[in-house]
Amino acid sequence: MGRKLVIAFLVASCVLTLGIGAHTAGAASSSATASRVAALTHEVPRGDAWVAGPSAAGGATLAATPSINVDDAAGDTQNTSDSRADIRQAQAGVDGSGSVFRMRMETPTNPNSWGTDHFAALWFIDNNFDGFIDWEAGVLNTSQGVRAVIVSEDGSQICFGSPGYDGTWVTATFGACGGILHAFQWQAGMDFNGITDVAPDSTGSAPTAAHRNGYFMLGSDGKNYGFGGGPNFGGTVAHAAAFATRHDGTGLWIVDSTGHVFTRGRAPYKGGAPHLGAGEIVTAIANTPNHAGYIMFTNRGRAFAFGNAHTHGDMSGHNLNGPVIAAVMTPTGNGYYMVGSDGGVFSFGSATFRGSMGGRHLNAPINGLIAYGNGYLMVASDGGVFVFSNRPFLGSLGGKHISAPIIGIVAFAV
Ligand SMILES: [Ca+2]
Ligand SMILES: [Ca+2]
Repeated sequence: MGRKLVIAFLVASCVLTLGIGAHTAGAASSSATASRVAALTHEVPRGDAWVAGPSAAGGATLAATPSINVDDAAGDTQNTSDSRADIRQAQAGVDGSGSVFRMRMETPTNPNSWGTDHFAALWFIDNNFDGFIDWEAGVLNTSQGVRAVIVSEDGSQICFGSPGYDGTWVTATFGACGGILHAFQWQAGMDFNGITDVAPDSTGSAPTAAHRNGYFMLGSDGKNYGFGGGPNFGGTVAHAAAFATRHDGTGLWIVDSTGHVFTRGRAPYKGGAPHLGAGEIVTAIANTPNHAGYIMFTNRGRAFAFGNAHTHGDMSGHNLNGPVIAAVMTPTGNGYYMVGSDGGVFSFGSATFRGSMGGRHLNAPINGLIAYGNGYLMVASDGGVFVFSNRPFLGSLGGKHISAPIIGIVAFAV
């Protein structure tokens, strides 16, 4: 059997829901995963399949201690009782150089003693937090010996790592396979000759702790593009207007111009589709610090709160010199700023007004607003930057020739 066929098995094996995530019925997932463990291990460790892997992971020992620990009950193995299949503790984590997976059973056994069929320690990995498996990692005893392998859902990436066994823990460490696994949630499975156990039993683990930084872009078709630790969540949204991210990067809210909200990953849905007036469109969305709510803003400067977000007033009934094109929430979530295309800034709640370009001459309309220091800055489509903050002005494109209008700005600080 060649590698291609094995990948096909793996792809087929990865389409089941793990039981991770809010949209998944947890009740069925445990047994589904358990049966999957058996199915996968039945098919995987055969022939020369593992010999010709396209990439070899580093296998370096990670400095990071596995960042998420799951304790599992004794005696909860399925099919029948076998303490060699009974997971007591499972762990996984990630650092800058790769990922590490560990588990220990009630009665540990050396993977070298495992047969080459129906024996495996597995971790089902969801790295875009939608409750579906994106990767599978495992320690298996193959005809080439004990191997640690991690395979992407679509079969496009297979990486080999370093298996380990210290008399208690079975371990698999991987280098930065494809640069993908910056953060993930997971469920471990053990198959000891058809006797299976999973941990956690019916849900995914908590997400691995942050080695998580990056940024997202949003296309007008609603496609989102993650960079750094930002996963690609997938999906499209017609007439996407704006989006906001959880601060840990594990979820997005995308809003279309009519105010319908589409969630990705671990971003909870808290409502949408406010009643808008004729010609009124949503132009911005901002979420609260604990991710349990959001406010959407319209071109008329109206604010609509959902979940635990609260409005602190808006521009209803006021004439605007330019449509509101962006808005940001303060770090506390107790206030927000809106900006109009004319540079007018409107502050609400705890947001402190620090000046604006309203009523002043602009060479080009304002096209972006971001929180900056204790205030904000805005950018115009000609690259002009206007800072209203205790942080400094660091330059702009104002007065310089640029080939196309500026449409966005972000800031960073360490
Ligand atoms: Ca157990
Ligand atoms: Ca269990």
